[in-house]
Amino acid sequence: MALRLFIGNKVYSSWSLRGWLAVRQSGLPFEETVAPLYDDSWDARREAAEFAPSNGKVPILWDGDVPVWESLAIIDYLADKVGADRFWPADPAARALARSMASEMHAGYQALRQQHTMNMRHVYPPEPLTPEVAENVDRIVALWDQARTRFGQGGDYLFGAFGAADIMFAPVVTRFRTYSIPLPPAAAAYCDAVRAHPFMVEWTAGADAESWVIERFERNASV
Ligand SMILES: N[C@@H](CCC(=O)N[C@@H](CS)C(=O)NCC(=O)O)C(=O)O
Repeated sequence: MALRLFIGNKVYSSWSLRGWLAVRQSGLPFEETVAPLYDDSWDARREAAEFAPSNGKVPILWDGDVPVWESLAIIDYLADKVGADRFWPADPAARALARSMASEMHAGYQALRQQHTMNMRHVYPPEPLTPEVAENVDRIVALWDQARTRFGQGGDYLFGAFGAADIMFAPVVTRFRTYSIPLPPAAAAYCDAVRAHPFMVEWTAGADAESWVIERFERNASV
């Protein structure tokens, strides 16, 4: 039976993007269901059996009757299924850095995540960053630089080939574009590579086809 993945809107749902990229990276067949966040049916829908294990959050992956949620857990579940090398670099030192970066992304950068929510539909003119967001951006750029310099020789991604660390940072790449956040050349080149990846091109096309608008995720929202 194919995997079933439940995600939110492709325009707005950053965690869904991670879960979806993970399943695409696994190479396994899957059925995708988009549950539009915060629409009139949301409260009822998030209480449905499909969403119970994650307490109503997306992404959630079902492998038969086995549910997996939390984007990093989805990556690890799929890595167990298809082989870790598809997600994590083989070299132990590179793998240690990739895992640390992915975990830091999963748990951190609250200011960037809250003040610059994912919105794939727009490119806004630049505005001054708060000190907290500027600190997040500097940290991310420094980590990207470290990964690319030490372990990125084999390709355009953080550890050469596209993998779990890139998946975890992919929504940040879209935010840097949406909010016109200035980046040094190496980070900008990495962002270009992520945006050009076939999976990201596919997700972006899906986002372009959506018409839902969630006011709270629009920059000049009055809420
Ligand atoms: N830590 C979770 C975050 C999941 C999450 O917060 N998803 C958001 C959408 S991007 C959600 O489901 N929000 C709806 C809600 O909380 O009601 C992960 O890694 O997947």
